[in-house]
Amino acid sequence: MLSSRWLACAALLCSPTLAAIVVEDFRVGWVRANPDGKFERPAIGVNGAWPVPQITATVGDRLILNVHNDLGNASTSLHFHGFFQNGTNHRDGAVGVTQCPIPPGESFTYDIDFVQAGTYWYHSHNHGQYMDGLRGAIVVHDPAGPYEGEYEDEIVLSVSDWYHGTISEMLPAFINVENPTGAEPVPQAALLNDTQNLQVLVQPGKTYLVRLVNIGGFASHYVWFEGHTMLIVEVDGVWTEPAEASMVYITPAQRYSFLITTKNDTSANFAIVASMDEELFDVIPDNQNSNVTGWLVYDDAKLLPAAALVGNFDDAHDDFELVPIDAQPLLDTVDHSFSLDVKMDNLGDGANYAFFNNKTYMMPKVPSLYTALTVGSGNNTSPIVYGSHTNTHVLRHNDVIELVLNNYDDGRHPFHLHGHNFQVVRRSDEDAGPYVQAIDEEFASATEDNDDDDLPAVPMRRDTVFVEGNGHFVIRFRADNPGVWLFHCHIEWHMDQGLVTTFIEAPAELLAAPRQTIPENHLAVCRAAGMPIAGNAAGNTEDVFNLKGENAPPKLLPEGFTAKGYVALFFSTVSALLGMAVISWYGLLDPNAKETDGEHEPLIHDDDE
Ligand SMILES: *[C@@H]1O[C@H](CO)[C@@H](O)[C@H](O)[C@H]1NC(C)=O
Ligand SMILES: *[C@@H]1O[C@H](CO)[C@@H](O)[C@H](O)[C@H]1NC(C)=O
Ligand SMILES: *[C@@H]1O[C@H](CO)[C@@H](O)[C@H](O)[C@H]1NC(C)=O
Ligand SMILES: *[C@@H]1O[C@H](CO)[C@@H](O)[C@H](O)[C@H]1NC(C)=O
Ligand SMILES: *[C@@H]1O[C@H](CO)[C@@H](O)[C@H](O)[C@H]1NC(C)=O
Ligand SMILES: *[C@@H]1O[C@H](CO)[C@@H](O)[C@H](O)[C@H]1NC(C)=O
Ligand SMILES: *[C@@H]1O[C@H](CO)[C@@H](O)[C@H](O)[C@H]1NC(C)=O
Ligand SMILES: [Cu+2]
Repeated sequence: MLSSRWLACAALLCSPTLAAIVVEDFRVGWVRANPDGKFERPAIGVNGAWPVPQITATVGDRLILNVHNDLGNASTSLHFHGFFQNGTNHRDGAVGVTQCPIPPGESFTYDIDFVQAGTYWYHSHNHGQYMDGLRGAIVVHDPAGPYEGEYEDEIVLSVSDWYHGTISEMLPAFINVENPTGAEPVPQAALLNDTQNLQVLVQPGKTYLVRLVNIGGFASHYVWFEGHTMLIVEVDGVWTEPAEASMVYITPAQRYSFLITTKNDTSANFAIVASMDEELFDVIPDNQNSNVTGWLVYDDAKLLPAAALVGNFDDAHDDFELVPIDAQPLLDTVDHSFSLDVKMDNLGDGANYAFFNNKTYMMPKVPSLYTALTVGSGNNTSPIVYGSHTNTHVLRHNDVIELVLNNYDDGRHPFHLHGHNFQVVRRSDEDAGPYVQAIDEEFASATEDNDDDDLPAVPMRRDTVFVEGNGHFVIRFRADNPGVWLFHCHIEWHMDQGLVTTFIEAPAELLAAPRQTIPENHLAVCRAAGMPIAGNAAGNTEDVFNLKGENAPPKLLPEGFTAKGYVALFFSTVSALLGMAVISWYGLLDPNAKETDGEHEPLIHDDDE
């Protein structure tokens, strides 16, 4: 069993110079689970069990993971979140980007070198599937880490949201003409380590390193330990200067490690609380409890106290303040700056979609990495070959990239970049207008003298960061990892609505020696899935600039329909007679009718009318 052998490594039986190579089989299949004690449902387990195993390793270890798809009725994949996969882009696990989906009955090998220490996680990267349970924590120890010796033991804790429905039931109802506002399904429960009433046995007078991972698909959580202070030391695999916190805010896909020192006596036990941020929940059902409680148990003969109610969440730590311990300075000479505008809107099938710069993502027919490797040098540097609906940005090797993300939606969204972590140089609940103007002027004046005085000298770095509703953030990173990397919202519902962009990083270098080759068993799953492995986004190998037949989103709403008017119309008609509803649906498109070429800009309306 993976965990037992690797836990032995955790106890430092594996010296850093004697790296372990572990070969494991993950048989991915349906099992039954009832983690909130209220409803048993099918969940995706590994080797017949759910929760899925935690992966524990030491820097220098290597895991050869053979994934077998035993689901019978769904394809799958695994992404190792936060790992840069430098030189091994094809192991990044993103379906349609770096691999084909693994069809039922097929196998696929991931081969992971653990070069980064810290707290990570793995999950299916295939159509919201990980919310069915295929997600678990990864811990990579570093015997030379900066906090080694400052704690005696560690505690790994996941938080997540949990639904009673499966994705295959919920997704079609979510992206649907009958849900024109795009209201996301609200989770039925919150879980701490995939359960409720978790008891964490602790000893008095000890310091623990707590590794917290949000493996959920929608809800962010506020997390606190009653009577104990957290000393944050890691975010998303980046060690930080110690920062005190009484409460943290953790979005899906984020991680925190913090030190907790226990009391000197065992006279009481203390509640651990995770409380889902309800801001994004459109409707909160009556029987829904957004909180989950566990306990730091000093003495199991004593009471497990109910969690005290907290009046507000103002004490949640602001991650923007964190300072990486490696003191990597601000990337102050930007080579390429661009913005991504986030918007949610309806398309012609009446359903609600998500857009970056007016484009909603559609998966290409050929995984973008395979396109990059097969259309030829010179051609793979053109964004066109990757398709009209992949939101492709081509990045030049080693450029310092600045991304300004403007959120024109009123909810928070957590954005994740594959293949990197990034400096978070600005975050605000206001519009980025003045900042963008300053950038334009700076480029116009063509000087190297950046006006970065108000940016942090050593910015916080992580791989997943949230933007405030109607706010913006600015992130920077160096394009030093040739490959195809997604940048997307980590709310699975929004990803499925198309809030995804593709970065084609250093495509020329990707073809240069040592050229990445795709293992035969990766190509075999494409053949089994009936997917092409070469050519442009449409699978055209003859004329890579011809995208005829590419996957495309539904057309725009018909002329004269505004989203707001459409939504009002919808609600007035659902309350009216069915016959009348049919009349007002006149003008909507057949949801199955896909457009194959032409312009796809959604209507952007003046919502104030
Ligand atoms: C696949 O099987 C699971 C478990 O039986 C079931 O819950 C799920 O709805 C099925 N999915 C589809 C798409 O039929
Ligand atoms: C949480 O679950 C993981 C994986 O199953 C396990 O390794 C860990 O010990 C659990 N944590 C606690 C505090 O029980
Ligand atoms: C526990 O005892 C030690 C040694 O007496 C003391 O330094 C420390 O402050 C105490 N810790 C707490 C949480 O009371
Ligand atoms: C969940 O916890 C929050 C914070 O303490 C509290 O405001 C809310 O009332 C709790 N909800 C329930 C259902 O107990
Ligand atoms: C999106 O469309 C609107 C309305 O057509 C336009 O004003 C805006 O500039 C577009 N945004 C981008 C980034 O193209
Ligand atoms: C990837 O590897 C190259 C070559 O060693 C290195 O220069 C670069 O910084 C690495 N990038 C990342 C994101 O690890
Ligand atoms: C680039 O694409 C064109 C059109 O498909 C093709 O003729 C040419 O051979 C390609 N270049 C390379 C280097 O493969
Ligand atoms: Cu989102």
